[in-house]
Amino acid sequence: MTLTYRTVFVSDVHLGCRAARAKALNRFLKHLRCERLYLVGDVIDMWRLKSKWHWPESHNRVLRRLLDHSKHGTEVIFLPGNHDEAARQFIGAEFGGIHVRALDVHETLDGRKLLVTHGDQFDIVVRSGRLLPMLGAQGYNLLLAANRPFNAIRQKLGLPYASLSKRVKYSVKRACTHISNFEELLMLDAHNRGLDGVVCGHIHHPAFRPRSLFPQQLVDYYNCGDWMEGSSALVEHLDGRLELIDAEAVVEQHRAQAEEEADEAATDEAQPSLVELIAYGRIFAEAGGSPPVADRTDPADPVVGVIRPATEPGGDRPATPDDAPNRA
Ligand SMILES: [Mn+2]
Repeated sequence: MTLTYRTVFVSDVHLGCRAARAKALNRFLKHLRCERLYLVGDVIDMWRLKSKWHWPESHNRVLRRLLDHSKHGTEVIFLPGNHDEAARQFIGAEFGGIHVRALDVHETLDGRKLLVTHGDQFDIVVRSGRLLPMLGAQGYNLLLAANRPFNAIRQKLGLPYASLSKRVKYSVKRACTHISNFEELLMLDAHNRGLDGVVCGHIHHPAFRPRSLFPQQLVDYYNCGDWMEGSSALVEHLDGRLELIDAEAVVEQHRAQAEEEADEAATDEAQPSLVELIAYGRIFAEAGGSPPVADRTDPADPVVGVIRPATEPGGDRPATPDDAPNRA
């Protein structure tokens, strides 16, 4: 089973974090074949490694597989992000065939030029409340419920009413504005460079927004998402078509399909061939008859097929309550 693409973009794996979904990424990389593989930043979380080392074998395997891809002819390009900014001192260098660049321009098969970069340089509000949008509706409802006891205490302390949820809602709104600012700035930059779109990561918010679907945008906007909560990747198919995939789901789907095909092939083998069937018929013909038919009970016996009343062994009369063992 092989997943074949022209180009693959992956970002925000955060190896070194417990939440990094290295095993899922390994499965994807194992079946992947592509001409060019972009690592769009925050592949290794060096911030996290400074405070708490978490580096299981599966994280090593991701790095080994990336090097393998490069060894087997895939052009691997690494664009460091803010969490692996230590790698930025190696911009322009090459390690095991992996090229380190600050940004790159990728040209799709159909001639669209895309700016590829992690994107943190466009994050002006420095990492403010990335958690807030993740809180989502459920967190918001929880806060609504907490409002009452919160204000009961405030009242007892002689403090005026304050809305917890309103405060958070305001922050969420600001965080959302922040995301849209980030996207706008990136698109503006790509536009100013005379490019047709941008591929980035950083905000852990997968997005597939070509101008063909969003004509109000200056250029195409694609975000690779992340491998902590998700398993998304932007792929360019062999015909130049772009798609945002859930890589884990795609691997699973292909695995199930391959399994089914293998199963079908095995069943085909188990079926007797026409030659075998003819030979089988000939054996019976030579034996002077037709294949054996199930033996029928004498049709003269009128009782055949009739259910008789239950009888005790040894006697023909139907069982009566007297036959029950004495339980007294
Ligand atoms: Mn980042």
